Amino acid sequence: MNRNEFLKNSLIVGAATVLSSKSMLAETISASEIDSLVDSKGIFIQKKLSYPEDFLEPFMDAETLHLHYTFHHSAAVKGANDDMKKIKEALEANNLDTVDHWTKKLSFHFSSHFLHSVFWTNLTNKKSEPKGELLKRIENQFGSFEKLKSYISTIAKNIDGSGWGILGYQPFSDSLAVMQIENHEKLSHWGVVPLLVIDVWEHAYYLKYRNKRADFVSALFNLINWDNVAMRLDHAIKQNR
Ligand code: MN3
Repeated sequence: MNRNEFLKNSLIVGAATVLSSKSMLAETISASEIDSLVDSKGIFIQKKLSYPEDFLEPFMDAETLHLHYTFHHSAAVKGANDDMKKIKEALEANNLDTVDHWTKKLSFHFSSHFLHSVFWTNLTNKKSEPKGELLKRIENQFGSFEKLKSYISTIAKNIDGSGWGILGYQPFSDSLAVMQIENHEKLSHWGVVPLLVIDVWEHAYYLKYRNKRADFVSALFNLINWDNVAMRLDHAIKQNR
């Protein structure tokens, strides 16, 4: 949801006094927790982390988190804004010689910004497990939580080069989808809303886990905030109605 939609929805919620307090609460949580990727002018912005950099120790060390958020994620935000500027300049100058280059770059940078924004909120310092609707859907579709965990761990560990393991929601089929993304944007399924994203670029783990990506992915299951994943599923289902 962009900021305009967010504001519009907030106004609708504010006016809808017939809504139960439970629905109002759910909307408030969604509105404040779902990612703000752009400001009111459409400029890409990096939201502040909701926790200190040492919050995810020992499984994710503070130095890795600092470098990852401050340099890797922010470079993607800057890159996406620069790409947009270049495309705009090319259109204004009526010179389209370079637009294919900047359009590809924008896909790369924006996808990185988007996935990192989701990634930070998917993590917490307390081990949790899926419950409620999310657990029900996982069990129906994959057999059990353990099976989903094995599935998503395996594809994340086995990505060729840099990429992401993703659990998403597919609105057209009202079902969960697992994707193995290369870089930030390749192999995605159109329309899938990411619920849980696992960054397996080397910058996400190399200081602490060295070449042992599999150990990092396994350790990450101590940090996954399944309540955030469930909140995202709830939001995606509502948007689909
Ligand atoms: Mn990363």
